[in-house]
Amino acid sequence: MATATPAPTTHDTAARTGEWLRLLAWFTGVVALVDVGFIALVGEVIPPLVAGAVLTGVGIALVRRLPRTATIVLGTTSVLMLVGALQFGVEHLAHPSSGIDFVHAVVGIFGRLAAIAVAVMALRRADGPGPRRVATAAVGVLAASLLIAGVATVAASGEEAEPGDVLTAISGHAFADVIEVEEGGTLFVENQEPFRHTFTVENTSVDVVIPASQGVRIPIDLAPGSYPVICDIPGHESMQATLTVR
Ligand SMILES: [Cu+2]
Repeated sequence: MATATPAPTTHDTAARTGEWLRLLAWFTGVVALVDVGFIALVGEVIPPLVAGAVLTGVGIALVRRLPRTATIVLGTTSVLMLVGALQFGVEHLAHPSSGIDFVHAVVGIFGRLAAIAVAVMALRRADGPGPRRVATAAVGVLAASLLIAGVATVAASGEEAEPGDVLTAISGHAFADVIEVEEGGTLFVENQEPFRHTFTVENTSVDVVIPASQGVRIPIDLAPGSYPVICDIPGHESMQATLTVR
């Protein structure tokens, strides 16, 4: 006698949908908290991240009363924020030794991709691999990224300044006001921040990445004159200075 598998009841489907929605609230909440932590570390308001955190708070507040609306708000916010995270974060994924930027990029990109997938599962009331497995996988990815960043940060060794180098530093998300070097001289740029920066002299071959909390020697092979210096990391447009070669 064949035994029939009982069809899922409405109750099962509702419970499963509720689990997906709870997971969505967790994912989006953690990603928003990481953004808020990042803002606190940078010490500068980053409007798109604040807007994303506020929308996420609104979505989470709606979870119990209006579950479907909450799913749409959290899912849509995740899509919009992912577009920004891709623009600003992809480059950081290649530089785990600047740990804060790296982990922020991992969470911003993969956390939101996961949140979008979970929102779709919630809307479709899908069976899929199960919310718990997805949650476990997400915790695994986060733990791995923290481990990679930690190891890379400890293993990274910056350069030391040598006698005759002109010392300059990056602090407070800014270059020094005055950067002057003799023709043929070498700059030693010390990055005093927990974020990655570049020392980029526009329209020249001088374009050097300076990992978080490290120093780099930069030979300046430029003719005497004044040159605009920028940091070319997206979001760091306020970092500008003038290099004078004497
Ligand atoms: Cu920068």
